[in-house]
Amino acid sequence: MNAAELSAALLGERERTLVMGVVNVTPDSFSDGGEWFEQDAAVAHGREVLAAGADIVDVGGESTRPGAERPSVEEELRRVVPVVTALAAEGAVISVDTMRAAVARAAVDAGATIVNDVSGGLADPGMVPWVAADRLPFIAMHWRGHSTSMQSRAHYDDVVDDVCRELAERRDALLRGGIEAHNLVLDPGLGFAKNADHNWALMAALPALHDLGHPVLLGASRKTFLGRLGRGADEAPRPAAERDVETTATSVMAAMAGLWCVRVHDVASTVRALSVVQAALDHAPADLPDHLEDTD
Ligand code: PMM
Repeated sequence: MNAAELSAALLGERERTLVMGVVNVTPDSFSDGGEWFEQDAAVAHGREVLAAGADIVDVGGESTRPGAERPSVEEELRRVVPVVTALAAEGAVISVDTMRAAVARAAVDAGATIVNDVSGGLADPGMVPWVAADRLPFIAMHWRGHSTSMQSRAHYDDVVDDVCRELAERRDALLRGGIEAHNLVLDPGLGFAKNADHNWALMAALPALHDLGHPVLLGASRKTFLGRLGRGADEAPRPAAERDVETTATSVMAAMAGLWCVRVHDVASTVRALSVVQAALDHAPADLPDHLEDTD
């Protein structure tokens, strides 16, 4: 199977929760402090992510940390394309984490086979027509605006209802725009225009996301709401690199809820934790909850 066939097969995967490993090629990503900014280091990190058992490597060149300024298109291309090229040459299934059609297109030319757009196609009007024409798998996240202003948009009547309704509207628009239903993945967008209480409410309602009718990806890894656990209100959150135990717990919750994929920085801990969930599910009685039944 080539990478495109493999990513199509992964889209249909329902037997276990997949693991997407993050490779951020940014100087200011909140989660790894720019540790992987140099492209060689990013490629080496991508290899580690694959060796640790990631099903998909997510390569991104724009930090979406709250308040982050956007890089130019040229700079984003410079960061992303060589890393995608190098990892694709090794047979990896690669998603490109970008809101720009030009970057997505260059990354796909370089070997990426999935587009992960945190804006769900809202940031760049060129994105959806092109993804639809190329019949690519598309991950659409719940999004209310760019990082510079998103925290001022963190207002909801009922965050679970509101996020599900807005995601359903986005889903409908994307399908109308020509993206094929079997190629569409949805994501509640933890941390994007959401405070810690909003994120926890969504974590508590993960099974409700199945009602959207599409595979669901969860990106909780190393986010600040996890770093605040066990810290006083006046204390700084735990540093991003020290949030992997909490991240792993979110991955287990996602797998128990039957989600399609988790996007994580520390792949090894999540792969091991998900093997625990899988072993238990393999021994479960036949009358599984609906979301764990074979849907084919
Ligand atoms: N979070 C970040 C970046 N890309 N993509 C999806 N689909 N879902 C997410 O939650 C998500 C994402 C921000 O996290 P990072 O800077 O640690 O990569």
